[in-house]
Amino acid sequence: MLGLGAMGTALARAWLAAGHPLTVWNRTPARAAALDAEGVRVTDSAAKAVAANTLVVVCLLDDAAVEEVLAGTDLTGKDLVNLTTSTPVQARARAEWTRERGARYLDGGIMAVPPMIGVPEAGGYAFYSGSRQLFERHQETLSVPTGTTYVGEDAGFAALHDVALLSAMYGMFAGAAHAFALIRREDIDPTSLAPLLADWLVAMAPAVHQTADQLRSGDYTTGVVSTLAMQVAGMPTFLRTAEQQGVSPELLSPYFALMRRRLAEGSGEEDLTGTIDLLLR
Ligand code: FVH
Repeated sequence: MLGLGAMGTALARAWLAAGHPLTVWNRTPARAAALDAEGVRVTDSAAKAVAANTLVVVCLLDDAAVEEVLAGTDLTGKDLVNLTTSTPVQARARAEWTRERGARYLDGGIMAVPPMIGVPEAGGYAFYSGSRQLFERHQETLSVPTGTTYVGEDAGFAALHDVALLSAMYGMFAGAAHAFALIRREDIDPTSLAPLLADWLVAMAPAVHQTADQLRSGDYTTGVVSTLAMQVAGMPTFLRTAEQQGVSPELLSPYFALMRRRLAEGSGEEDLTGTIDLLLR
């Protein structure tokens, strides 16, 4: 295991707790000290850690760190699992780079934060893509720290799924930030809004299934409950409320602009699915 940041340490501890023999390396040796005391074998170079086992897991800050750390190692015959967050293009290039060095490659994107690692009931998991054979060979080991979801032979797909889900998460956080800002200067306890907000977001989340069905069929009017025309007509209420509450509309405005553009194309009987096509450049 190369990399003992917050995530790498959590992964290492989960494998250690499950009785897996583990050799670790970290650029800053102090971060390995606690694991050393817990019985993990600590090496003073990445090359020695790589030499210790066939399965090599890396969890570093970014792809540049992966390049730097693996440069001085012999990967011949190794099974490299890269849990570093990357772009799909970086993941595909890393898969090719690994093949050129005589190793097999599996890319991973972790959908969990460190406290969720080693806690199955927390619901975390990691996307994997690349060599299916490699995934199947190590699935049992990879399932120890968190769940596993294999998304295809294309090495870039784990990263793509990872970034897609995290991007949706930022949209959700942006919406919640606007909601909290609206009540911020009122005599409303944010802790009373929070459960209402969470329940509402959960209630609305299944709408993504209809979006997916519409995208697949190409008919964006199927099953529409709240038309785009109705929603655009309601926009002034949202913008006026923001203004009255002294809140910048900067988080809402970009999405509203897409909705208006789609309506101007004559798509008033759709719901929001058409905005996706406007995003494609
Ligand atoms: N923590 C989280 O919430 C997220 C959850 C989802 C997945 N991410 C990704 O996991 C990767 C590692 O994240 P992390 O939380 O472990 O990050 P840090 O605690 O900042 O540790 C970074 C490790 O990377 C090492 N490192 C950085 N640059 C280099 C380099 N040039 N050469 C060698 N090692 C490098 C760093 O070493 P050090 O600073 O201790 O010496 C840490 O081991 C990441 O892709 C997340 O996006 C986590």
